[in-house]
Amino acid sequence: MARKKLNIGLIGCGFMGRTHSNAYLKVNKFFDLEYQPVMRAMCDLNAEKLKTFAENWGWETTETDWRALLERKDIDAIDIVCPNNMHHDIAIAAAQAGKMVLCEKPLAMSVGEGKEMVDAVEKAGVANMVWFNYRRVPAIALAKQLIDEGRIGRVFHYRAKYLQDWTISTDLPQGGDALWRLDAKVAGSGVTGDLLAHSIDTATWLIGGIDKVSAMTETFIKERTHQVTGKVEAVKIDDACAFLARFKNGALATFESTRYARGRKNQNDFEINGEHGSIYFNLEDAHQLQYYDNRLDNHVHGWQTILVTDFEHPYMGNWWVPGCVIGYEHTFINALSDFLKGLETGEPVRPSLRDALDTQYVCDAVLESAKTGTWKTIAG
Ligand code: SOE
Repeated sequence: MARKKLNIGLIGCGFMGRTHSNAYLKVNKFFDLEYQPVMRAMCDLNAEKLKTFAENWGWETTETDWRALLERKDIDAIDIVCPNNMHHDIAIAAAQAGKMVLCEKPLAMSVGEGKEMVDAVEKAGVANMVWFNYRRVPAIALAKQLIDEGRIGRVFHYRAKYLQDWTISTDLPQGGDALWRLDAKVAGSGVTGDLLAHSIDTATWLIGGIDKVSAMTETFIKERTHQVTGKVEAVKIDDACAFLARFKNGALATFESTRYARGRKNQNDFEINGEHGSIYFNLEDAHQLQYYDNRLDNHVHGWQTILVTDFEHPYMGNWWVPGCVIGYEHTFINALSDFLKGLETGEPVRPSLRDALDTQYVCDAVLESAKTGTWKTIAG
């Protein structure tokens, strides 16, 4: 089949640059789509790293200046995978140049930036998406299906955790390659923007919007050497954050995130308790969804573990045979397939930049609440 070519310019060759490159390579192998991404140009400031990266992944050309990339007529879509403080300028310039905009999470450094980005893509009328990839975990998409089918009924509670342990050492520097997530000037915030943004996106997708939050944050290690300046500098990000939330539908929630949970590498989990049942998911067992159905007869009540690998399960019809699991990298391929399907059907993919702005509002309110010690109603 002759597919429509979609020329991609990807900016940023870090960890996420790899997940996205892999998605561009694989998506048409597994999904039957009208569009075919072409890995036209790869961009990064570091020319040496860029060359190796582009050769390894098969990017046709390279640019070290993102503005030069945006000027190119042979690029249809810009994929922003560089540190958070660059999202705003690139997204706006890309939209103004008429390019589609795909952007890594969190959307921006602040709501103010995010609003300008949303205005730019909406004014330009370009297709856009933020890569909240966990929506594309088949088990999480199945949770969404079960909730939409009314299987757990009215939701009373939502409980989310996102735990890691990679920043506990006092010797770990901040800033520069790989460690920019610890530098507030580049990342905007710590676990709130990096990890809780995922939990908030998932929660609001599953059960609806958040009304108000009350939060606390902590920075356990107050100073770290900065890789770029070589000086010991104050750490301004939140190492840990916990917040209470009331959803607009009346559900009560707790969210917790830290990079100081020894032994927890990427534990992204949630439990939802509803009138007729409950659901539990843990990314460390990503192929499973736990489901409790209270409408069964009393003598067979109990949590069931659904192995989410059947053809009927979200996305799984495009992968292997039942019983064969998929992994982290597939969530990006699934997301890209949804983006391309959106171009084909004209039904815009979600989460759009506007959807991600809703999450940004919650993140900003969480940080403000922690600073002031007060409940904050979500603006927007
Ligand atoms: C941080 O360690 C990180 O890489 C996040 O930035 C990603 O969004 C998350 O999915 C995995 O952890």
